[in-house]
Amino acid sequence: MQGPIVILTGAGISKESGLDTFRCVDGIWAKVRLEDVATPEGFDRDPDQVHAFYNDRRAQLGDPGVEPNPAHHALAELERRWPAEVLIVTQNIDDLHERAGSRNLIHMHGELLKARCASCGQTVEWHGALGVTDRCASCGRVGAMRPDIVWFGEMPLEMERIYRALETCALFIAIGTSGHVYPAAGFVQSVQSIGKAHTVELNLEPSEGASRFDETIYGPATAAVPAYVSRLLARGG
Ligand code: BV8
Repeated sequence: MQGPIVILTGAGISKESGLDTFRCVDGIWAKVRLEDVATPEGFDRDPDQVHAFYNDRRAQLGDPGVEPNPAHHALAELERRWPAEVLIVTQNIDDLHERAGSRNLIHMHGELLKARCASCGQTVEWHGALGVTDRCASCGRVGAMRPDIVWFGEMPLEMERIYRALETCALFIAIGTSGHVYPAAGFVQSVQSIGKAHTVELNLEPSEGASRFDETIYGPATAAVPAYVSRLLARGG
């Protein structure tokens, strides 16, 4: 098999880089209500609380210990050495795939290091704290800047490009995702319904969609992903 590969990643791939997952026992949703910080309604109700939530997570990306881990690096190596296209579709909003060297990458839930003007739609790189007093550099409006992140009830990004890749891939790999959030959790079914690709789940434990995969491999991403990539490259694709 040497065809195109689509890789869906979730919070589990960044866990061993020191970033929290969402639904593990000590995860993000155990500390703050999803409805308060990851919905447009929550932002309208209390923008300061939402900005504080994302400002803390954006600042954490700069922490000395938060670096790409061997799983991120293995995927970047696969992209460099694989004879066909490798596309990473990440649900993560961190920048660890980029920092590991991955280039062919879609952040379907947006990016922590970007902000968007809710008034004119302009997006900009944003590395510091974001708040209600910030002004849009494009339209000049104050108070309309929001994290460039897809909240619940909002349409994920680049869905057409993602579904085109799912239709044509020969291998679909899901890494470090609980299979809880749609439409990402439905990607494996989309691939299975077309019937051409082999589907693999690499996770710490079975996800909600585990039974839908042809192959499942369990263990921490920093061990399972480099081992799987090595086997894939050794088979020459
Ligand atoms: C939408 C924001 C429609 C950024 C996030 C059916 C169809 C379509 C929609 C829905 C549907 N049913 C329900 C919905 C609505 C909703 C949804 O899915 N709700 C859930 C709660 C049921 N979906 C939406 O609202 C989506 N939008 O559908 O729009 C639409 C149509 C027309 C017009 C307009 C709109 C939007 C979803 C995006 C929401 N934003 N995040 C942020 O704050 O980060 S979602 C959030 O969950 C994150 O993005 C995260 O990436 C994502 C998924 O979580 P995971 O990454 O899987 O993380 P989790 O903690 O759950 O799991 C971690 C896994 O890692 C675990 O399995 C664990 O075992 C494993 N792990 C842990 N350690 C390790 C490890 N693995 C390996 N190694 C380790 N060391």
